[in-house]
Amino acid sequence: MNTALHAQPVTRSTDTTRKSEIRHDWTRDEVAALLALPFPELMYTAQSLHRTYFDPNEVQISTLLSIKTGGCPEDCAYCPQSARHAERQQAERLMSIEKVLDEAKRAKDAGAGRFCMGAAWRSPKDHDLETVCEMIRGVKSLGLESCVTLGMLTAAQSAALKEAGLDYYNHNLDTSEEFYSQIISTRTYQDRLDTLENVREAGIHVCCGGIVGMGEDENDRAGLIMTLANLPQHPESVPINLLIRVAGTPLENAAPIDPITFARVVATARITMPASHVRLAAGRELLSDEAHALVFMAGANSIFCGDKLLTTPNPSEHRDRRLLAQLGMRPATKTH
Ligand code: SAM
Ligand code: DTB
Ligand code: SF4
Repeated sequence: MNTALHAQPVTRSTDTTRKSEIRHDWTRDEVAALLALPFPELMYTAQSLHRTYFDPNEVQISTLLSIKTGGCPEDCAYCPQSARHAERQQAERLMSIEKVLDEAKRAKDAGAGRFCMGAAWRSPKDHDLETVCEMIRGVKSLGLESCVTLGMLTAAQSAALKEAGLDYYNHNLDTSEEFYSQIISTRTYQDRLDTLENVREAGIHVCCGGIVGMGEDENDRAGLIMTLANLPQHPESVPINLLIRVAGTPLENAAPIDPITFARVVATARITMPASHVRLAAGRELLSDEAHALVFMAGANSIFCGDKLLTTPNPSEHRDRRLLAQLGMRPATKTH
């Protein structure tokens, strides 16, 4: 055996495992190069950074509730809640505060640390925002972290949510700036960035990510991650959704994405935003136990638990409990 060879220090162009190296100046080529790394090298880099910032055996658990379902005026091609698609989700009214808090208690009992409420709005009306603020106060009084996703927000609306005690606001960029107009025509990428700025300015933690599998190419995936990683402050939470191809939406026949490509996106998000929680969000029903394990190894450290996302199915509590036990992973207790 050539021992001299074994004694050689390994130099890695991607070895960015020191805490001081949080960057906000990624080029698209750099991100594309990470996405295309040999898989073992990509996993090694992602895992090294993951354990520099987090306990790799912990997973943050959120539960989702749709507090206002369907009838949305926006035309997001992936979304079953748009009123513009042929087969659409039945439009419902804003849920009562009491019902929301019952669901929050149930989520807490099932082990969730954060309760996320979603509304199918382009942006909230001020009188609805007051009701949502009451919901946030109620969720906080149960000892849960709170998160809402309500569409576009003004600075004043963001301040009102902060005042109510909101911890996180979810607002996704969804894809690259170039591909965005093929997915949504009723608002611009800049509209999304403006809301993210309002949320950040109000002092609310940002939850912002995207969707993989909408027909985008590698360059678009690199563009999405580059934009997220070059925000003035990284989103504290980065949900990576695997498209759920819902019948009746324009993307119902989009070509499926394989779990290895998905894991590459998660690993690249982990490397470029090492201190952020990267969430394996929608689409877990499409992933085997082995694919879940791969994505956790790639650096995902957050999931949505509960039988339903907003309108579509999610793995059962039983399956998730069994899987986390099998992997020896445990719920994280605190995120900030
Ligand atoms: N109306 C608000 C908005 O658009 O910001 C909040 C709700 S919206 C449903 C939240 C996010 O869910 C979207 O930005 C998108 O990333 C994700 N999403 C919606 N439908 C999806 C699908 N079919 N598959 C994967 N992710 C989806
Ligand atoms: C996010 O990035 N994904 C969640 C949450 N944030 C709001 C929503 C997923 C929705 C999947 C489709 C549905 O259930 O309607
Ligand atoms: Fe409306 Fe949000 Fe669905 Fe777009 S993603 S149609 S804004 S609920």
